[in-house]
Amino acid sequence: MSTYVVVGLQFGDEGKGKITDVLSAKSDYVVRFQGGDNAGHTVYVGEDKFVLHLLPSGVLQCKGKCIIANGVVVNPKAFLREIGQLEAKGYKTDHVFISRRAHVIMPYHIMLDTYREEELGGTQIGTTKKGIGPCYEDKIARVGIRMIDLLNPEVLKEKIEKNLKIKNNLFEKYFGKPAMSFDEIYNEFLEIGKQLQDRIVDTELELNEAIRDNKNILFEGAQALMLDIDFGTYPYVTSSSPSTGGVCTGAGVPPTSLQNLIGVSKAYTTRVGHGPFPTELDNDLGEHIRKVGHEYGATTGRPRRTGWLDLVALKHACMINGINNLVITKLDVLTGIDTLKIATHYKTEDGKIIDYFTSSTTKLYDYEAIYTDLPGWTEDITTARTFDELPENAKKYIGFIEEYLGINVYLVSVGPERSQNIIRK
Ligand code: 2SA
Ligand code: GDP
Ligand code: MG
Repeated sequence: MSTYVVVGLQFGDEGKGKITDVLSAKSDYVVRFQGGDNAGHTVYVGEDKFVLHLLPSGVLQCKGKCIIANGVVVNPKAFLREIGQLEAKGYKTDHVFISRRAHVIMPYHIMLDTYREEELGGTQIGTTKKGIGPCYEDKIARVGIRMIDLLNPEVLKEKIEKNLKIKNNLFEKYFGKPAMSFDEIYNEFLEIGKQLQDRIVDTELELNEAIRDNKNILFEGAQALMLDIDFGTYPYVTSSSPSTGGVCTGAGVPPTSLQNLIGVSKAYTTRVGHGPFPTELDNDLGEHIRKVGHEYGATTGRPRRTGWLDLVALKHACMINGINNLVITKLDVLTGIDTLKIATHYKTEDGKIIDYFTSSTTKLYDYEAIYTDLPGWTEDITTARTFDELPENAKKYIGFIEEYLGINVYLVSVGPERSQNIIRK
C-alpha cells in the first residue's frame, strides 16, 4: 500500500491541484475529503487550463477511481456542471463517485452564506459564498441532507420541508429577503438524484478495501491549515478540517493507513478573504508578486493578498499535520527580486519575540514579523529540472526553509505546467 496526503500549509492556493495532478498518474484512487466547490485547483496540461472545484484534481490523469468522500459538502449542480465541462473536452468521468454520506449544499445554504456576508459588511469573513459554512452547520446540527437522501423521494421531501420552514423564516423575518420555493427545490433535487444515482456509493467501504489490497491512494486537501476550523485564524477560516487529521474522518480511513504526508507551500504567502496576515506586502512589491504569480481567486476571481514567506505559521502547519515531505511551489515568481525576506519570529504587542503561532486572532493583527534577509537571483528558473540547475541563491532559499522546519523539500515547482518540477530523490 502507498498512501499520499497532499495538504495546503498556508491560506490555500499553494498549487495543490498541480501537485495532485502530477502525483495522480500513479494513483489507483484520488480522494477529496473536505471542503466543497469553494476550492479552485488549477491544472495546466500544456496550454490547456483546467480549474477543478469539486472534482479531485486527479480526475485528468488517474486511471483508477476519483472519490468525493463523506467529509466533502457537495453542490450537485456544481458537480454536474464540472463533469459536463470535462466531458465536452473529451475526458471520461465515469470513474468519479460520491459518498452516500456526503452532505448536500442546498440553494438555501448559498443564500444564507450570501446574506450573512452582506450583513457583516466590513467584518465579513470573505467567504466564497458557495454555502460551505451553512451546509456544515446543518451537518453538525443533525438536520443536513445527505447524498443518499436524494435517492429517497419521501425522506427528501420531509427534510427539505423541515429545513425550508426554518430557513424561510430567517430569510423573511431576519434578513427581509424573499422565501424560497419548496416545489422548485424539491423537484430539482429529485431529478438530480436520478441523474447521479449510479455515482452515489459507500466510498468508505471501497477505500478500506483498497487499503487492504495495497492500492495507491492519494488524498487531496482543499484550502489549507491556516484556514482550518480549529487551527487556523478563527473566525477567518473555512468550516472544515483541511489537515491530515481531517482525512480520517473525512474519508473514513484509519490514521494508521496514512503514510506520506505532503505539505504544499508557496515560496511566498497569499491569502484571499479577510483575516490577519502578519507578512502581508500591501505595497508595490506585493502588487508585483500578484501580477507575476497571477494571484487571483480560481473560484471567485478575487485579487489575492500577497506577502513574504512566514516560517512561524508554516512551522505551526507542519506540526499539526505531521508533515514528512515538503513541496515548495512558485519559486519562479520570486525571480528578479533583489532581497527576499523570510519571517522567522513575531514581535508581540508587548515586545516579546516568539517563534510559535498564536491562538489569539485579535492579537495577531498587532504582531510584527521579524525577518531574515536572503539575496535573490535573476536567472530564469522555469526550465530547471534538477536542483543543481537552480542558481546558488535559490538553493540557499530552499535550504533555509528546510533547516528552519527540519523537513526535506522533495519537490520544487518552477512553473504552472505539469512538467515544471524539480523532484529530488
Ligand atoms: P468559505 O467559502 O466559507 O470556505 O470561505 C471561508 C474562508 O476560506 C477561504 N477560502 C479559500 N481561500 C483560498 N482559496 C480558496 N479557493 C478559491 C481559489 C478561492 C477564490 O482557489 O482561489 O476563488 O476566491 C478558498 N476557498 C475558501 C475564503 O477566502 C475565506 O477566507
Ligand atoms: P490550489 O488551490 O492549491 O490548487 O492552487 P490554485 O490553483 O488556486 O492556485 C495556484 C496557481 O498557481 C494556479 O494558477 C497554478 O496554475 C499556479 N502554479 C502552481 N504551481 C506554480 C509554479 O510553480 N509556478 C507558477 N508560476 N505558477 C504555479
Ligand atoms: Mg485554489
